[in-house]
Amino acid sequence: MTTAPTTPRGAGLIERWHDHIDVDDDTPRVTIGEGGTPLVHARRLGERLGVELHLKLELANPTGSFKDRGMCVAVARAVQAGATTLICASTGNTSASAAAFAAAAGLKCVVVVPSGKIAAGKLLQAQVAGALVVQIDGSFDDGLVAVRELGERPGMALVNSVNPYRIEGQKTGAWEVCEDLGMQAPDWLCIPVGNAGNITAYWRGFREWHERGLIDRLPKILGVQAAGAAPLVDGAPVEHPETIATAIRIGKPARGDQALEAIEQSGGRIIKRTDAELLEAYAALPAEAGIFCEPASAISVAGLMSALEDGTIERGARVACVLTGHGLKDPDTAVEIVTPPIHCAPNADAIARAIDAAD
Ligand code: AN7
Repeated sequence: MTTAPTTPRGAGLIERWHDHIDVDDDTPRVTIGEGGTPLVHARRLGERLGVELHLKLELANPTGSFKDRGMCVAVARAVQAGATTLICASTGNTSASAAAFAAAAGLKCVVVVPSGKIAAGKLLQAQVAGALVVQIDGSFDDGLVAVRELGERPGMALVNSVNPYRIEGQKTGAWEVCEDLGMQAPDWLCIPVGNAGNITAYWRGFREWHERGLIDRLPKILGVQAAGAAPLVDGAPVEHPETIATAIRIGKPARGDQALEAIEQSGGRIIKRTDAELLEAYAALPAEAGIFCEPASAISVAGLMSALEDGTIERGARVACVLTGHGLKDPDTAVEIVTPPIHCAPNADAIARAIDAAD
């Protein structure tokens, strides 16, 4: 096959891409409507920054994050293998996605999360879907060690991104970016890095399409970590990672080596940004592009901003930033950056005065 398949995206990720990801005819076509997310040309914000800026809205997946892409394949394979229970450690989004797919497939789900360190919406998503939520007094990294062991038990399927099927599903994100750019890779792909599954998946996707001759050149990858959780930038594991972007509060990335390989092979860079810098991008995205993503996602744009400043990325470049998760998941962080609403009497005069006062 030399062109992209044309199955409608709504049929689900496995149905659409089954010839090109690691599934077979017997793999159930599990879907909750994942994939097929928009690539939006953010003209106004892009003009201010001086690049052709495209935002890959992975926040438009059914549970509000890119995790649904990989989870769909991991869960389908788990069902096929006869698993009865999904298990994962999570900073929030993996647990929301695992819980949703478990519900759709009729499986049990156990999610292990760092106590008090996951965004409110994500915790609720796992709870409403009926997952057993286990809070630990420890980090995501501690949780991952524990679930790797528990995942070996009969009937259990570990669905963190150490599961190879997660990467198979998530690589389709890179293919969609290329499709939407007219069968071309962007000059740069900017992506947040936590456990380093997604950067690994995108790079695999780009490489595979390049090898098949579907795109004629590869993008450079800009991986971005939070300054308080930057083991790949600092070159050593972080025992006590800290950042406002709880999604990427990860000190020992399971696929760290593959992330560094992607950076090296693509001629890209891995950088870190402070919470203050990521909050600037987090506020600019809804205010100048109309897109409300979660703090961890905004770090891709914070990375772009600094890469433009230091000349790593040239003005005028075609750039795609992966917005990995939805802003509504984490209202507590959003509350910190907004102006409070105006209180007003319920009539036109009073509202008119409030409008004039606000100018
Ligand atoms: C919004 O949910 O690790 O580098 O347990 O939720 O593939 O880990 C989430 C990670 C970026 C980093 N953006 O991706 C989890 C979890 C958002 C995220 C990442 C995550 P990876």
